[in-house]
Amino acid sequence: MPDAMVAARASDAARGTPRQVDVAVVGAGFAGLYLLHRLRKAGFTTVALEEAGDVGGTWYWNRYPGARCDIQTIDYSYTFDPELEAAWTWSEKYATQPEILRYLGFVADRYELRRDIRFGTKVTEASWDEAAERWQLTTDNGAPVSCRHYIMATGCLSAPKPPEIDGVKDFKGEVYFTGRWPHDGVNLAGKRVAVIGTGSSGIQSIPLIAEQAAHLTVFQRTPNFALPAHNGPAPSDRMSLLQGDRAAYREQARQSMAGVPYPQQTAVSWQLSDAERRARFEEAWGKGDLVYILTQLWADQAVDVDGNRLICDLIREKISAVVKDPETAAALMPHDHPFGAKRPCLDTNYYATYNRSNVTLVNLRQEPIKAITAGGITTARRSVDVDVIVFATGFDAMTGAIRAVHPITGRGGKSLSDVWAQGPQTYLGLTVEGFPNFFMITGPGSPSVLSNMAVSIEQHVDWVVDRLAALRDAGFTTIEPTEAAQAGWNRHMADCSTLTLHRLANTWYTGANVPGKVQGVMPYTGGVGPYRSICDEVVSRGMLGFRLTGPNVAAQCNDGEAVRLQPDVRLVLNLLATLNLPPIESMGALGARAFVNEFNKGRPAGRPIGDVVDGTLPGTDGPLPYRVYKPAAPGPHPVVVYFHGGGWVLGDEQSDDPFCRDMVRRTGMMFVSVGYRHAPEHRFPTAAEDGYAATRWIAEHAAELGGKPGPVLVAGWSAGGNIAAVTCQLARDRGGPDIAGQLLLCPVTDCDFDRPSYNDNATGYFLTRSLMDWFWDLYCSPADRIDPRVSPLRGKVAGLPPAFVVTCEFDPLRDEGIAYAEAMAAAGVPVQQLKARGHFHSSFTMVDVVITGAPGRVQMAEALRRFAGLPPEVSLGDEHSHGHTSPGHRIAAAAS
Ligand code: NA7
Repeated sequence: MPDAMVAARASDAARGTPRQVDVAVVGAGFAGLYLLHRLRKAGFTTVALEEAGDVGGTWYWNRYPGARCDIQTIDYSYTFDPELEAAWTWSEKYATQPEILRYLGFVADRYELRRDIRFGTKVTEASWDEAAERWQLTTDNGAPVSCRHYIMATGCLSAPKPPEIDGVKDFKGEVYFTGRWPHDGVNLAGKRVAVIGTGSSGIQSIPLIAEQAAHLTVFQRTPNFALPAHNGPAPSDRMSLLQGDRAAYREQARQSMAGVPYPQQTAVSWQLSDAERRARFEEAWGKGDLVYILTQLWADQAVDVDGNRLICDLIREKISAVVKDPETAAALMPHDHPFGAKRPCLDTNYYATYNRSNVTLVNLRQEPIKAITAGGITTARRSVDVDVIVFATGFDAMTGAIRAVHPITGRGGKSLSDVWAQGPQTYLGLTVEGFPNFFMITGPGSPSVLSNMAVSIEQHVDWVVDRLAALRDAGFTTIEPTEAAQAGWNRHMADCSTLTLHRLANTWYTGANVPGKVQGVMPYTGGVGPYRSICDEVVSRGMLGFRLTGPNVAAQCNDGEAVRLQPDVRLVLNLLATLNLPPIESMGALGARAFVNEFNKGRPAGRPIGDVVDGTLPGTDGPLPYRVYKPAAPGPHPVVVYFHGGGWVLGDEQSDDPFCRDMVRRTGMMFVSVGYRHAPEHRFPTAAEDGYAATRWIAEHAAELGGKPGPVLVAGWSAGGNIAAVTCQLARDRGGPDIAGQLLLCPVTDCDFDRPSYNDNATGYFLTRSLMDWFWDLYCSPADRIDPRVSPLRGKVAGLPPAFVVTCEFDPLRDEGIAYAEAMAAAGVPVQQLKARGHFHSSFTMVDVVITGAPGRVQMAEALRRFAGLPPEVSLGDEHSHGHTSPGHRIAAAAS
């Protein structure tokens, strides 16, 4: 609607008498428009309240020179109507703001949406009327609104930040904000212009402003990573994928991590040569596609600081190749955040602009702004006279626009601002406890800004409207999340935030750009596809975590947490479920071994360490194979004797390779993994006796193996944890060797299957009760099962070496591990436990797959170093760490 018509519409409104609708929507951007369309089709009466004079949301306001989307426009489009898709063709790979605004106007016209939009109308207050079960909204223009449901479709980047610099009011020249750019443009020709801010808005506008201005001075606080957009026609490869099978393309986007159909990368950086990495990087650089470069180089690029740093180095090389003045080039190179942790930008001639003689860069890290004066900007080192100041200083992101409606008062008079005083609390990023019938589209706690917004908006709108229709049909009039569900979601959000590097940067994702704002990663970092499946699961599990009420129906509340597993464990288990594998115990021992070998070939190989040496040692009945894993730093190092997992039936001295390598890197100690003999060929007590004999031999030959003579340590996972525990008891009873400590990771400690964890986690978590039954049957006769050499919990536990016992919440073996730890502690053994929430039996050995397992391995490594009398920190000397602590150390430290 043209601006001129707004006033007429507003004056028509019956002031004072609330307009009654089923649903009120705030905002008429991408989200608000689709909401109106869907709500109307679902038979709801609606009104949208929009502050601007027309549709468009962020694209209505952000009219600065160079404003474009930076997700390819074929992906940044509505997909709900194939006819709409057919009716609109984008002219460029990255459409300009005017074209996107035309598109949104076209959509509004096509579905006649403007008739339900009140433009020029800001919601000033919203309060929940408990008796009427309705929201009452007041506005700054026209009648108030009374609605059953209230939906904020206010966008994530729509509340511009105030300038925060003293003296703006004193400035006598022109002042503009990129986020509120004048509709009729700004003539900058021949003027001295200052741009403050080098985020996307600054980086897009600076090259064009430089072309017009007499002189441009850019005030940069934090340099950003920017990549060339290579704008032009939509790339033919993407177009043919889309046109080849539009429905499949769109569906792949919905299931992807970022909302754009790209596959998950599997190659890790350390498996690629320098030349291969460069080739991948150059290809990505040439494509000019943010999502591609953010996801397609190597699997560890977004989850590991070392994998990420390789990209940062390559981008910095590019900057120095373009920018001629070395000091300016250095100032433009980001060093304070991982690539992707802060929103990277797409540019057209950004870096080259600094080669122009009419452009100056001021590095605010070296010379902060002191004040804005009548004539310009004064820093700690200089005064710059300007005619125009452009603030490209960004937004109070994610929560700003929601909190701008103040107060939003929920049940019991609680205000949303108070409830969010310590940061946003939501269930699914969609709803808030205490605020019935209140929804946010792409709110904090949902993928939103870490995704293609178009895909996330459609998912949220569809979910909300489908739910509202279902509630109405079932006779419910209110919906509200429970406290437990919201607390669970916040926990899940925190778990997800260890998956990526976003927490390692001060950005608007974390609230760090707004002085005084509570900090924490606000968007959901677990990915678009996983998020969608969680929302769907909430529905299929009976609106899990929501309380529903209605006048003529019994209230319904299926309370609970949407996700109790760690996010990556959930993905692994879902993937395994889709593979529909036959039970391992149905394969026979040989078949199961072949299967495990094959399965292991698909996992990321462990990281490089100093050296890996295979050999054999004399066992009781002949040679036993072993594999030595050595740190890169010169030895001799303390020796850890390691026993692999596999239920006494599967695996060998190499089968826990990634785990052993990882632990060697983290501990700086030498691991000797023992190839003990297996059932059914060698039944009880062979594995236990082999373990003990091997430990004895290794302790006696530590120096020969390259290790440090003296006490050894033992460690093991699962059945290997069982052997490690038994070895400690045997060593105590048989006069050595000296063992300085034991690391028991999800150990088998007893033959009793009656503990709750065996029932709670009997199926669905990979290690099943039935598989454990099979392992026990192959290894041990019923009569032997109470022997402490297989059920160490039944043996004497006093006088054992200090222990670190790790158990996982979703593991059948959880409770026997805890029982063993408690028994040892009660007997006076120094014991530390790690009860890993949300993890399953294989979490810690799936290195570089279950990323959330890394902090647990940090703790294990610290325990082993403590047992060995070493200081907590390890200093590595291998080619990947460049002498620093390992990535896991740093990530875990940052995470904690
Ligand atoms: P951004 O990305 O938040 O960028 C704002 C820029 O302004 C950034 O460089 C800030 O530095 C800088 N800034 C903010 N406040 C100040 C003050 N007080 N002094 C100096 N410099 C300041 O906003 P954009 O509008 O560019 O982009 C927003 C999103 O829109 C973008 O990410 C895309 O998703 C689309 P800082 O980095 O905080 O040190």
